[in-house]
Amino acid sequence: MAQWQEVSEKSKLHPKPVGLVLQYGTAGFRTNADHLDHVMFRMGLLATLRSINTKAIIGVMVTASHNPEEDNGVKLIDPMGEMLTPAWEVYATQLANAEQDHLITVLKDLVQKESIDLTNQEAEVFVGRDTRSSSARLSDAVLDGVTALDGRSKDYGLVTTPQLHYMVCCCNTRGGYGKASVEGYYSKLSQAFIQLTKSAPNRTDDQKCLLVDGANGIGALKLREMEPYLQGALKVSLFCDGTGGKLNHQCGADFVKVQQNSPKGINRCCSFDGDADRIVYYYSDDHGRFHLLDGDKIATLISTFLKELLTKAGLDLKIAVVQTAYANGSSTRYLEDTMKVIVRCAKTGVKHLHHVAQEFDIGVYFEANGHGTVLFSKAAEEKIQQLCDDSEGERQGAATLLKNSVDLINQTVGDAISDMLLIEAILAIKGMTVQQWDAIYTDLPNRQLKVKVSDRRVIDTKDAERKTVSPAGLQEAIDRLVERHQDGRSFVRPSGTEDVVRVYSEAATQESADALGHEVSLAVYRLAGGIMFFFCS
Ligand code: G16
Repeated sequence: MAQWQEVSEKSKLHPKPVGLVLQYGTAGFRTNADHLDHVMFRMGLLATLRSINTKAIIGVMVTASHNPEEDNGVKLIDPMGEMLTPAWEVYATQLANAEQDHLITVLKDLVQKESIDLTNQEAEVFVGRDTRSSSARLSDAVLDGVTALDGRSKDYGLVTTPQLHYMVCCCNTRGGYGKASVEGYYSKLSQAFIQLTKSAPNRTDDQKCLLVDGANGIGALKLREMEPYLQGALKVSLFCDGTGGKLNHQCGADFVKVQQNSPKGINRCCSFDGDADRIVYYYSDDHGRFHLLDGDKIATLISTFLKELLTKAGLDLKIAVVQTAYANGSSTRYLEDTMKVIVRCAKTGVKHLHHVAQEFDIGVYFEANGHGTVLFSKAAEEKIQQLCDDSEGERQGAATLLKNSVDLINQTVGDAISDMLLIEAILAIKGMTVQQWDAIYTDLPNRQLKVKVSDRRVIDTKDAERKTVSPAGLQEAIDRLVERHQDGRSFVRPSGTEDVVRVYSEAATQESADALGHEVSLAVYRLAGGIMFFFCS
């Protein structure tokens, strides 16, 4: 077939380094940008085939999110704006790792397995990229891959990851989810925010102002673009806005969450990550002590708000919160025991949480690192709309707030901008300060560490990553160490975005959490082929 000839010729412009093997990680491929040209070309091919296969637009976002500037990566977006289905992750890995002279064989195999008919088929791929210096050339490689298979492409250029998810969903729902442009995104979210905050008419100027750390990345650019649409309903002071510092360097959501430290000594503030799909809040108290409000606190605030509205509206909808093993033990206890909501634990990676959240009428999902959103089932959205139309008084007021919340939330994926606006609206409506929000429950002291081992795949886990299966003896060692610490809990897992094993520990005191983390790291080092130990993550 002439197409295979074309692919074969073009792929020579994006040669694969012989012997290089990359794993499809937590959110796609991610490594040093110098090793990714062939992967990007091939993901252009894959996205085109997926588009033919699903008869829908597919998205490809070039970003390494929270990783350092030197890295890059790719996130693939399925028709409804969700992450690529796991079955295709396998094809993606096979394609990325096929040696040059096997590429066509692997492609033909995929086409046959999925019964893809390549004759007269239409394919369309949306491409976006973050602000990394390598992202422009890597997104050109993606576009080359799409063209090689005769696919059509639309290059959105610089966008946040959630914005690209939104575009894909809008187009595939023929505008049902919104207008597929950045202006459409800004208008939809801003209008919903303005409507929501109308029910908090007495907001002071202080309450309307928010400090935002843009991680020196794309989120800063896009938030600045969005500001006029907010018509003064939120006044953003941006720092780490990309004009000086390095991407994610001593700033951004991952730095703040893991180091539990603010880039500056400041009051109510939030940090985005490198592609603006995560957010954490924080403040310093009168004694200069840093307080973090992470994904767990965000999930608690949002689910409390939604649950209260459901009660006021008299709507019987099943609401649940989905977390990962990283969720602070106090948050899980508070949600289950005090709030009486269903809590589920999923494996790390928003793709896993997203699917669990879809099982409920309203699924609030957040990773502790600030990555998350809320999903409403179609039936739930319809009931909310019906109540807006048919009821009156307090019930209608609550239903309208629910409806505006639905519009403000980016249901395709966690979105720092959308999450920030929702949190600001909730704080305003509830007349709550960030300190009062923080006081809902007290986090157990915790620590995250990293251990470098010769091959992190030796670590296998079960029970949503809360237990290790291999190497032999590691789980028993962790169990013995945990027993020595009051309220102790610890688990280890191989990272899917960095070449490290992550160690999490929590306990009744910070000293105890730190000691437990170090002890477990040593056990990993000893039993899993350790090379290096990072005392501070
Ligand atoms: C990605 C995923 C997140 C995950 C994070 C860390 O985030 O989308 O779901 O929590 O990686 O994963 P790991 O611990 O496996 O390295 P991002 O923001 O970097 O795309």
